[in-house]
Amino acid sequence: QKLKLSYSERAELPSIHPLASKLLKIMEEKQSNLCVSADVTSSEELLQLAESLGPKICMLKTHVDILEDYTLAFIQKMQALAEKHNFLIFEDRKFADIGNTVKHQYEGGLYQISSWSHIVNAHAVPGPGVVKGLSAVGKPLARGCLLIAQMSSQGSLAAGEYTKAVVQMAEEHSDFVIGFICGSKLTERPEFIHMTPGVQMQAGGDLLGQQYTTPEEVIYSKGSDVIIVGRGILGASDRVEAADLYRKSGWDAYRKRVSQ
Ligand code: 5BU
Repeated sequence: QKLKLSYSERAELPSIHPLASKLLKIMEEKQSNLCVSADVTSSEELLQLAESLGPKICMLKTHVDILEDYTLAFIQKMQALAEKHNFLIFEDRKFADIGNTVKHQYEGGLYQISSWSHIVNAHAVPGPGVVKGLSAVGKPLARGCLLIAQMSSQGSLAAGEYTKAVVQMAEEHSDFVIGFICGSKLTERPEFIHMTPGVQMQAGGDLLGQQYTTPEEVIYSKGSDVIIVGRGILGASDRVEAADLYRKSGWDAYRKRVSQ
């Protein structure tokens, strides 16, 4: 059964995107399906997180527009840490405009996201032009994109027929779209990576509509591939210890899934 393919088996599939393949290999090698959401506002703290949590994660997710002190020197240090600890960088930019505009937003401006972020994400609301615009910039750089098929927040409109249409858009652009942000596995095609935010050790939520599910539920029951964890780790007194707990929990759930 396809749900039971291992990450490393999927990395070798003939039609896998090279970046998806790289991610799956990192996951297997580091025994980690943990993406840390490094939602801090100081670049120094972000670099500290990348240095200390780097060995535990397959990916580090950023929101560079919340940094108070973004510089290109900072981003060069981030890239060096991603190399050193072998993780991918995912800028959670959620592009959502016409193709021509997202091209500029991805490549230029203050942040020059395409020059350093391996992976970005986009809403499918504008239609396929958003993917085509991003792809025009990202494909030559061997980057990849995740489409937001579902959101973790309460009352999300990304559901039902919308989610199905997003999956179809991804399938039609699989030379650049490597997977989804979603709550559960959406397609039988094992080439696509499913990544799920809204993860904590205890189910629940925050005061602004975020909803949490556990690593076990996300990876084992829902069949997703990667857990995205922010405050579950950032809010812990020992972040390294917390990251390792999430890594173990996500990895155990994956082992249970593939060994059945
Ligand atoms: P948290 O602290 O684990 O709740 O952070 C979750 C992160 O994932 C945060 O950076 C959000 O912007 C991001 N996120 C999300 O929570 N839900 C979604 O559907 C998407 C992104 Br898309």
